[in-house]
Amino acid sequence: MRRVTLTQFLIEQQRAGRVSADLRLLLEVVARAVKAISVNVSKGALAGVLGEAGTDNVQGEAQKKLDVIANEILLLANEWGGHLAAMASEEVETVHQIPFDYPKGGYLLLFDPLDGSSNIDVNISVGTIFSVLRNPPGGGDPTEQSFLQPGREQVAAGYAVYGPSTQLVLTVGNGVHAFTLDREMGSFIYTHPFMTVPEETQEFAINASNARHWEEPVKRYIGELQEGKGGPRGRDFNMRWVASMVADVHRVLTRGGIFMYPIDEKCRAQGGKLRLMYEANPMAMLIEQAGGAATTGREHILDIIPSKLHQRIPVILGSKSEVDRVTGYHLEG
Ligand code: AHM
Ligand code: MG
Repeated sequence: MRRVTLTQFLIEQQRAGRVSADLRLLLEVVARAVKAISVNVSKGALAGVLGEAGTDNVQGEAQKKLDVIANEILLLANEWGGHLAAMASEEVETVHQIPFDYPKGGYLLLFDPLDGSSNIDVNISVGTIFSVLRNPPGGGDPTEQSFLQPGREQVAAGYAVYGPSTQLVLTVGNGVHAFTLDREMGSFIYTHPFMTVPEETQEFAINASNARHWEEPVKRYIGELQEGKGGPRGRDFNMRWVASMVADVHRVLTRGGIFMYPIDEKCRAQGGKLRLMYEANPMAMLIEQAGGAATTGREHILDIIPSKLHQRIPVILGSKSEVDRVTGYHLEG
């Protein structure tokens, strides 16, 4: 059987005029970095990479050793290729400029190097999320302002999930495509063309321990799901919560569902729990490209004009009919 690699897929996208040579290089470099992160994640205790790094990130969260390692791998891999104008990472406070001895390109790369890192030490799936924007014309080094573009401007987005297998899930604006890492060969093989989120679902994902802090529309929506067959929805719903956004969204992309981290009284002061630029925007682009929907409960995530690099927002995404319903409850109120 002929196997299509990520490289071949990207070359074909380039030939079809969907990606430029530089964007192809960028995505190949990200995929190479993801392979290195996958190796480190899978060695676990054998490589002494588990546990705390002993430092805090810009958000004041304790960093795990693997947060720091994954961040370093992505920064170093992407500095020298000449395809980037600058980078921004969930783990780094300010814009990461390309060292001046390397050429600069026209793209901006943003990433959450290791999402769900509270799950590392218990050997549960974690992931890397990334987003690609164009550097706005204007000359000079990119500033924070250069990155503050709505998610609709993303030219590519994706994530890697480090689970029983490592998968890279990618969109360049032409559907969602997934690749599975062949560890012996060291290459990503095209295994899931044009992934779609089924419109209907009977599965939801939310951290239900926050229930007492939720707003009314979320309480109403989740309450109706929990009433099951005898309630207004007339059927039973199942709940899953991995607490790794990548793993939860991957399940939604694979078999449908709704994923929610809504605004609540606990996270209201910060604007939400999840990060707009590193988590919400890339996942929203993937979900919309797969036929699903992504809102904050009140507006489309991809339409939000960011106000700062590390901005947090509420996230509701997945099967369209469910996202539309709970968004409708918010807009009624
Ligand atoms: P992180 O980027 O610091 O790992 O935080 C984001 C994670 C998401 O992956 C996940 O959906 C959420 O935080 C879990 O939150 P909670 O611990 O409230 O369940
Ligand atoms: Mg994260």
